[in-house]
Amino acid sequence: NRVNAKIVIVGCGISGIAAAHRLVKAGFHHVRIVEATARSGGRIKTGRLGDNIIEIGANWIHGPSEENPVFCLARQYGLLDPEALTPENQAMDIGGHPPWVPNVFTSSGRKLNIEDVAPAVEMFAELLEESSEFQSQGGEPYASMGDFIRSEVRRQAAEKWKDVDAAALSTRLHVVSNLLKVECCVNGSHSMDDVGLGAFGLYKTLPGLDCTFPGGYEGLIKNLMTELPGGLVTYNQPVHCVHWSNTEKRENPVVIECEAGERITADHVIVTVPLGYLKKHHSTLFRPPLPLHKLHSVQRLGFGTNNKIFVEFDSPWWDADCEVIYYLWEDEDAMVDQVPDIQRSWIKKLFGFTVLKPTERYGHVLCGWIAGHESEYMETLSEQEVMQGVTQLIRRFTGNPTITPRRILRSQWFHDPWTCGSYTYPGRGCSLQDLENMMEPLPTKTSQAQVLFAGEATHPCYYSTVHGALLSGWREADRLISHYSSISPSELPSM
Ligand code: 6YU
Repeated sequence: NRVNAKIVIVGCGISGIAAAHRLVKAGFHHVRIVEATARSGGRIKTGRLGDNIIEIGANWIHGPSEENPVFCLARQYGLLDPEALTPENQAMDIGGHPPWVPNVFTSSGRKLNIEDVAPAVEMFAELLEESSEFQSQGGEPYASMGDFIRSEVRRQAAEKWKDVDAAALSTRLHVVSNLLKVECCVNGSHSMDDVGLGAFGLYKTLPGLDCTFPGGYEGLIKNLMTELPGGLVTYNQPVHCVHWSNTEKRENPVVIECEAGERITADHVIVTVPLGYLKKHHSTLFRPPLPLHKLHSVQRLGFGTNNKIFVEFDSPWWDADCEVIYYLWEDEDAMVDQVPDIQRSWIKKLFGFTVLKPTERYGHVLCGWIAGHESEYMETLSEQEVMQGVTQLIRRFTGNPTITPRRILRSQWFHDPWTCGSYTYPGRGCSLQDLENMMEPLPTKTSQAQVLFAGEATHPCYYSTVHGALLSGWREADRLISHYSSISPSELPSM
């Protein structure tokens, strides 16, 4: 019976915690989480910059409304601002792109009016919307999102913008370059040329205006952890190899070998390691190795890097109502989202900053966003060098040579050995089948799930999010719960 089933969960991020929660509540007595690091939360990681709370990992609840379990839990634990709880907030349908008030600067130090950028912003938004439809049509007229957007902008501009003067047209193309870089951050990809067109529409948004946790996202983790029995998690215990069996072997079919040498026997293991880790270590992590169809999906799905650079100032140099700052490079007519010389010009990949609000809570703090290989290179620089790059950029774009940040802090997700990047995106040629392969338990084609897979990369439509990760943990717990509800007594694990 379920009381005696031994279940090991690899990874104490939100998906691992969610799985443990569900199993313990359902009466499983032998549930254990094995975590590589000294903390719970994984990519939910709250830090400090001076006196300010900042999010090094997940930032928002995407689509905070009744259908979002992260929203429901956060509300239950009293972790949200009253504003986020209002019906108006929950009903807003923003399609994944919050309507932030922008300030737009150019590389020659000009501040643009909204009217100068609006036509390109609108065209870009329409193309994103349209791209979601290719999934249901079952055909891909372009190899990637990048190809699709560039080709369509060129085609539509020749028609709709043919009477626009050369300078204004250039500005619009600079806007497209900037928005491609924004999308690289949203998707966590190096370039939009790496993101599949057909699969882009797999991602589903929920209603609700994205909100943050005033006391930090980790409040969610802390609350969930206090509801688990003490001692359930073993920290600083990286798993080296999961030994499973290709057959329906009954007694403790799984052995989890830790790096420190400990071997844990179990009936089931739920693997929640990030896709980036899986890509890098799959060949040593599983004995026997992953079946080929699963391995190919691990390889086809994308896992890139999106990093944040928090910068604090003594006083603001942006408008009081400004929520996001965009930088347009005036040499980027070609709608580019990649920097040719990364070592010299990595900073060109930073699309701009979001403004931490409200000011009374955060002071004057901006969050810079940078994706891709440029972001991975940024991680190798000293904090001093990053600060220098950011200061030069801001001075150039504002035309104000006196602006000086007080301090900075950046994330380094690519070099985090247990994450190896930020989150999942559908690569070129990906389909729903790849996400389904990701969540398929081992061995395949038998009723006995020895190795189960959870984590954001295994959710068919909410990949790359906290709610996707949470739901995937519940899903795998439910798989085991229903397994033990349906099997006959002779099939139960031995005592
Ligand atoms: C969200 C947001 N957000 C920004 C940044 C990042 C992410 N996400 P975990 O990694 O948490 O846990 C695994 C554990 O396993 C971990 O503790 C490891 O140490 C451990 N482990 C690894 N190897 C091990 C081993 N060998 N042995 C033992 N243990 C091992 N999500 O909802 N809102 O604002 C953001 C953001 C910089 C890095 C995010 C956001 C993603 C979430 O953080 C992430 O999905 C979950 O926390 C993952 O939980 P988990 O349990 O799966 O893994 C339109 C359209 C397009 C499509 N995309 C749009 C969506 C936008 C995505 N947004 C992200 C944006 C930000 C800003």
